[in-house]
Amino acid sequence: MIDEEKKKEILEKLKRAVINYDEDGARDAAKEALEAGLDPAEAIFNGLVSGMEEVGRLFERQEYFVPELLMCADALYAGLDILKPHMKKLDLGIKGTVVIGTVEGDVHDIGKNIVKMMFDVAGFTVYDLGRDVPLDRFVEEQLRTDADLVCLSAMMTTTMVGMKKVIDEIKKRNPKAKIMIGGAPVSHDIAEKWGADGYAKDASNALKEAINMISALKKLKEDAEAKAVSE
Ligand code: B12
Repeated sequence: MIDEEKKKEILEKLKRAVINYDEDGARDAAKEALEAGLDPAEAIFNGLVSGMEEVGRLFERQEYFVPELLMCADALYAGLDILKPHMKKLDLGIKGTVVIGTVEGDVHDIGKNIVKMMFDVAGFTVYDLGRDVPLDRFVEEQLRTDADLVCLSAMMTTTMVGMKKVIDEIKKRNPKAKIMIGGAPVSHDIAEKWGADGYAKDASNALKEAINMISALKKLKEDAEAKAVSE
């Protein structure tokens, strides 16, 4: 068991490494976290991600600019590469197939990758389209893979409008597929207004919401199959 003081110290190191765009520092702190027995999920969310939240504030105050943001992202990814393989696998009794990506015009992919990581941990099959994904690609990939769920990420008010187009097109072409949207400018109200089936404010809620949607979808399929057999 790691004691509270040590935990606080390592989380602070992870956070600082991201803020100070220190890739080596992030790697060292990530290794230290694993050696000390800190839960990798806690190290990621309360260390690395928490550091990136502070970076966002520095950007807003115009203390940081795009070059700093890029280097902070590199430091976050350096720590994440070490911690991610050690995330405990979850067996939640249900496995889904998901298409995920950040919409066209938007290169922010940290949040999307963290949501994807939660799906990986839960044993889902994930088709990751990456970032700046042309809107049609989401529709094509859902039809090609027959995925249960399409997850759209957007971090800018200018790019999030693309989500509505994807939702409309998927609902037209395959109304059975579920769609979940997220990212900083997105909200529950927007998701409802645009006809998405789900929204989550962060990665752990994204997994919970996905499980709910996929369970409902599977139940519908089973009921339809049972009805077909009895007829
Ligand atoms: C890092 C960063 C960058 C990096 C991104 C690097 C990368 N590989 O991702 C770089 C330098 C590339 C960048 C560029 C720009 N950025 Co920027 N960036 C950020 C910053 C500081 C942090 C984003 C981040 O990674 N957060 C950490 C992650 C973990 O959190 P998250 O992304 O919110 O994800 C969580 C949830 O949102 C949710 N989630 C995310 N996706 C999804 C999807 C689904 C389906 C679900 C359910 C949930 C979900 O779960 C995630 C995990 O818990 C934000 C500030 C902020 N407050 O968000 C600005 C910010 C997003 N950027 C902004 C801007 C303006 C830009 C630029 C235009 C700047 C410029 N002048 O060039 C460019 C645009 C480039 C482009 N075309 O996309 C603005 C957007 C404003 C707006 N509302 O439109 C922000 C908000 C900063 C600000 N306050 O002005 N940026």
